[in-house]
Amino acid sequence: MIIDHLDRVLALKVVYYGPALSGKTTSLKALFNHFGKKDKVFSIESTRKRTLFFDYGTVLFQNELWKIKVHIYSTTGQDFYLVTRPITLRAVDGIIFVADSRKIVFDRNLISWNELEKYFQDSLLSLPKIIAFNKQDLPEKFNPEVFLDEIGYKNYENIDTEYTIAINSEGILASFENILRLIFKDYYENQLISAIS
Ligand SMILES: Nc1nc2c(ncn2[C@@H]2O[C@H](COP(=O)(O)OP(=O)(O)OP(=O)(O)O)[C@@H](O)[C@H]2O)c(=O)[nH]1
Ligand SMILES: [Mg+2]
Repeated sequence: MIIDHLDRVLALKVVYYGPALSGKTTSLKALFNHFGKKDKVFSIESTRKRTLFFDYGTVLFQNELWKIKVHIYSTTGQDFYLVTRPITLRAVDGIIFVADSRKIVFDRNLISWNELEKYFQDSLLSLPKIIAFNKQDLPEKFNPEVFLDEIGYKNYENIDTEYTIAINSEGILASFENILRLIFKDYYENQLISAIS
């Protein structure tokens, strides 16, 4: 988070992360579509619509006092471009982990989560994050509770879950609002601690 007191601008970074083809780009685009900024998403993708590096866009919110500028990225799920993922994750304030809820790809979600853990190590415990169980419209889904048990959900702070259908925007705004809520909650709690000490 970058706080520019002079111009009263707060800059945040949110990243959609998850396994290949889980719906990260679709989620990001659905969000921008909601804000009427569909054409403002910058994507680096292959001719087959796979993300090569990332998708990126910004959303600006404003009240009388402050502007909040949210920089939003999606990573590529393709392992061939694995090296790009840590770059996209740098200085992130919140993660929306887009899980692919199909039973046949259950393990891919675990591998992707483990990669996040490896990258952030202990700081993942408190980093604000939402697990969005996407593709809820499809049959043959795994039980989300099993996934949450596997990753040790209960050990994490600043975490929540959502159910999404990115192709028709269901749950997309709720997930975004929820990650902002966790980021600000975390921020205020930390501010309080530093004010006391
Ligand atoms: N049925 C269904 N399909 C979805 C949903 N969300 C995404 N898809 C489809 O899943 C495929 C992959 O979606 P993307 O958004 O490109 O996935 P991604 O995670 O960005 O993929 P990479 O960037 O290549 O890792 C596309 O064909 C989407 O239309 C959903 O909620 N339901
Ligand atoms: Mg993508």
